[in-house]
Order: sequence, then structure tokens, then C-alpha cells
Amino acid sequence: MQDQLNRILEEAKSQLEKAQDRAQTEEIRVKLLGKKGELTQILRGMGKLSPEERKTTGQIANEVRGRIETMLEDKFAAVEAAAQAARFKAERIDVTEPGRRPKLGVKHPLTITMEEISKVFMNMGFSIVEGPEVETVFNNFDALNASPDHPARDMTDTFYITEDVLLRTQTSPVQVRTLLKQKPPIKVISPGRCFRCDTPDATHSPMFHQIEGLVVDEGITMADLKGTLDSFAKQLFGPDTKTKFRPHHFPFTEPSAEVDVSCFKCGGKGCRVCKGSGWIEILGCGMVHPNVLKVGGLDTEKYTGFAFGLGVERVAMLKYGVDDIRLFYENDMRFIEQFK
Ligand code: 2NL
Repeated sequence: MQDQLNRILEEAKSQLEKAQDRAQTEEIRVKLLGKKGELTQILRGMGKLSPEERKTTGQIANEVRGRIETMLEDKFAAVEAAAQAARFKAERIDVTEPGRRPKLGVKHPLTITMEEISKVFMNMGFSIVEGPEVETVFNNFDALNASPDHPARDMTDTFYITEDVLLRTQTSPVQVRTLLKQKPPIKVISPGRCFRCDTPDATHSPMFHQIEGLVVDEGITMADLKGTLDSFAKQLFGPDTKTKFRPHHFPFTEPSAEVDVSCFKCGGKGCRVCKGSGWIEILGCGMVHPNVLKVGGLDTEKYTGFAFGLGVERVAMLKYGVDDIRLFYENDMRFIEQFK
């Protein structure tokens, strides 16, 4: 029996030496010390021995058991340490390795255009004002002298949220808000997003961007309007740019005009960009209608003003030669990245 115990001890030693990981070690532990283990069987069978034999064999068996337990403890510690070392090695970070350069975003072409236009007006002393995209029918239409049956008010042209609330169709309501809370002199531009029920095609989008301007003070004349917008055109399209003011009609201005600039591509000779005419339409403008000034509670004998509005997409398409407005909203990086 003692030989058997020694053999078990030797075998335990050699088996444990071969064990590679926790699972294998655990397997060995069960085999040696588990309920069905050899050593357990021997200890169980000791009842059959004489008291003397039981004493000596018992002692040896307990010693063997103790040594196996110590060996197992050591082995478990060793495989744990090895596993941890392997994990640390796998997870090690080389802090000297050069970092991955994060991909930098670029400004959207509409943002570039909007900022460029805003900068020109800011240099002429305009402030930038912003307002909500969800507006009241009053600020968007009534205050702007649009007659109750004006076609722009139509359900088919305007996104109504309720009878009195809509998505603004231009950024004029921001100027109306300015008129309602600020006394002249007023000299502001309002860049922002606008909405109209349009079926998308190469030149239409139900969501687009506009920049409007409003100047109100004593003694503002049509000459101020023409001088300001002519200077703007020269700064945006080049110093040789000429402007042409064509009579037009808007409910909120009187008189009203549309402004053409001489073609920046051909200089006026006629080309594809200006469709052979030598001129390109870029904005609408006019002297603020007295009915609009009255909304701000202004004395229309004392105060006059001019206003204008331009489409940001239209300017960007002209400047960059983009032939389809929908390209601005697809966010295809191959398109967006060309405007850095
Ligand atoms: C266009 C024409 C225009 C205005 C916008 C305006 C605002 C107030 C009073 C009077 Cl508060 N007018 N805005 C005036 C003339 C033209 O926009 O074709 N935009 C793309």
C-alpha cells in the first residue's frame, strides 16, 4: 500500500509537470483528490486494515495527500501566472508607436459659400441674426405684406404644421423678428435653412438655404441698395463684375428688382454658364414696403429701408460649376471633399 502511495505521488509529480494550463491542472486534481480519485479510494479502503497498519499507512497517505495539495497549489499559481503573462503580452500597447491620424472633416460647400457671403456683408457693417425654422404664418406671410390669397401661401407650396404654424419659406421672418424687437438703425443679414413643397430636380429642393439682408434707418434710399449690392457682387465675383437691376415684383418691397451680374466666366460675351446672355441672375431686392415697416411700429415718413434675398445653393452652383442641386444633400465625400 505504501508503494502504491509512493507511485501515486510520483505519477502526480510527472503529470503535473506536463500540465499546460488551468483546465489540465484541474483535471489532474479531480483524478487525484476527487471522490473517485485513487488516493480517495485508498483512504476509504483503510477501514479494512489492522489498527497499526492503519496508523502508519494513514500517516503516509495524509502526507502524500498534503504534498499533492501543495503541488497542485503551486501548479495552479504557476499556470495562472503564465496565463496572465501571456495576456499582458497580447494586450501590451506600444506607446511609442505613431498614432493613427484621425480623418479630418471638411467644410460643406454650402457652408463655405454661406461664410464667404456673410463675410462680405460683415465687412460692410452687417450683423448676423438667426431665427427658428418653424415659424408663424404671421412672421412668414402676414407681416411681409403677402395678400391673404397670395399663391406662396398655398398648401401645395408651403409646409404647414398647423393653420398658424409652418416651416419658413424664406428667412424674412427673422428680419420681421428683428423689426419687432430692435429700433433703427437696423443692418442685418439672416442666413438659414428654408422649406418649400417642391419636387426635387436638378435646380429644386424642398429644403434649401437663403441669406436675406435688411437695412432700415432714416434716409435710406435706392442708391444705398444699389451701392451695397454692387459692392457685394464685386467682392464675391471679382472687381470687374457689373450689375444690372431689372424691375421685378415682391409683395414685401416697392419698388422691387432682380439683380443680374455680368458673367464671371465669359465677362459678358456669352457662354454656357450665362446661357449666351452675358448676365446671371443672383438675387432679388427692393425698398422695404411701408406696410412691412409698420409691423415694426415705425414712422414710414421718417424711416425707409432696403432688403434683399439670395439663394445660397444657386450661388454655390454658379461659383463651383455644380449642375445638380441634389449633390449638396447626398453627403458623398467624393463630392464634398472637392471644395476644401
Ligand atoms: C429672392 C428675393 C427678397 C426680401 C427678400 C425682405 C425682408 C423684409 C422686408 C422686405 Cl423683413 N424684404 N426680404 C426682399 C426682396 C427680395 O428675396 O429672390 N430671394 C431668393
